[in-house]
Amino acid sequence: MSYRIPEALIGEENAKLAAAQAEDYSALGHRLRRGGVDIEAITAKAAAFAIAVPTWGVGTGGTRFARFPGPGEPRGIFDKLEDCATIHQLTRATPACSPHFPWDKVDDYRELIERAAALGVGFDAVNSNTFQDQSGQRLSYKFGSLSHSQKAVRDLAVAHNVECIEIGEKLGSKALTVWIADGSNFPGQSNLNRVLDWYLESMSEIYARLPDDWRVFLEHKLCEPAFYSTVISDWGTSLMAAQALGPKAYCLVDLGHHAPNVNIEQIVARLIRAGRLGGFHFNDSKYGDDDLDTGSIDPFRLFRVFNELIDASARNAAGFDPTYMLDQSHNVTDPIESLMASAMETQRAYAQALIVDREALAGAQTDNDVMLAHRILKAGFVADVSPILAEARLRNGGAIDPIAIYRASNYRKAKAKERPAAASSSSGIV
Ligand code: RM4
Ligand code: MN
Ligand code: MN
Repeated sequence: MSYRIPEALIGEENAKLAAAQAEDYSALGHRLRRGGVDIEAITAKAAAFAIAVPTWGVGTGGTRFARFPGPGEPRGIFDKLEDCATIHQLTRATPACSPHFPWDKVDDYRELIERAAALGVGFDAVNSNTFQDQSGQRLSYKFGSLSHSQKAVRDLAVAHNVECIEIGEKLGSKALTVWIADGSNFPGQSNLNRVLDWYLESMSEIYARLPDDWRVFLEHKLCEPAFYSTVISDWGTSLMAAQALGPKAYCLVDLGHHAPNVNIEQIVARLIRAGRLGGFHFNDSKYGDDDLDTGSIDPFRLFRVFNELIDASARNAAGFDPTYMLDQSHNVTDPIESLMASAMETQRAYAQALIVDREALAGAQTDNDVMLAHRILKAGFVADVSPILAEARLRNGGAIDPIAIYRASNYRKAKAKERPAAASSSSGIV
């Protein structure tokens, strides 16, 4: 039997912090009430908040220089599920994990579903991978996949995405996320227009295979690994493609996939307006697709994104139903700690955005009272909603302080014994 954090330990550790938590929660409740905010309403929403964990995130990541594996790394999808379940056990904010194929391929998906159910986690969007060749692959993706100049390679990439849908159907997923690495490194290498035609042709074949209640998420990325041009480079191209494909196609915003300094929250607002915001890959960055922990560099930006989301849900924007997922690479921390912290940071931005007085904000905007409008918005960001998040976890059976309990449990040590280091591991983004 593999090690799981005992519920009794969570109870004991929570008991040590319970009095301080009750005090902080009550003090915050009084403070918020003065501003006309009912803390219970915010706590209920925070408790219902869910964000998916990427299966590839629980392994140690790497850069193009090196990867430094940590102890007790998951050796395959069954181990990854355990780690994802532990993140959910303590944070109560990550009920589903998002698998990546072929990395997470197994022979028996019934076994996978049963294991996940026993661990108390489900499956979110499935992700296809045509950005690397699999061993023994007949044709190469070196010069592209869905937009490759040769039809045989495009067909192979289409077939892989269809297979992902079929696996996802078995797992109970309702969406396919497609990110392609296709692009060029040299001016003249490819025809910037023709590659988009080929992409759309391939994507429409995949789209035709989507079950009725599924969505497909198109993920754009400015650069990397292609450094001169990328086929789905930005939200404009992504939106054009989604609109060309049909109503089940949506745009996915990965926070790290934009030019430096770009106004991501405005992109989010535009996509909502077009009714095509499918969801997010949350992470943080300073330079590019750094895949750093969500909220570790620019929590204000994260808050501003959530401000747009709350604005949209407050006015019941048509077609607004985004899914949330983390997409990060953990090179120097324990991935479980990073993912727990990141899930909580996302939930924090959500709760902060809920606190903003939207009526007052609209009034200040109408009056062109710039300073007041800014201060109303900022009041949400500067509010310390930690007691709300802790209360939401506590009421859901989680940990007041997930990282402290994780450390007290020696989970990693136990896994290091159970999972002897493999010579080569497919974990992480290498
Ligand atoms: C990409 C992109 C995709 C992810 C891969 C591993 O940069 O963010 O979502 O699947 O990395
Ligand atoms: Mn991503
Ligand atoms: Mn990325």
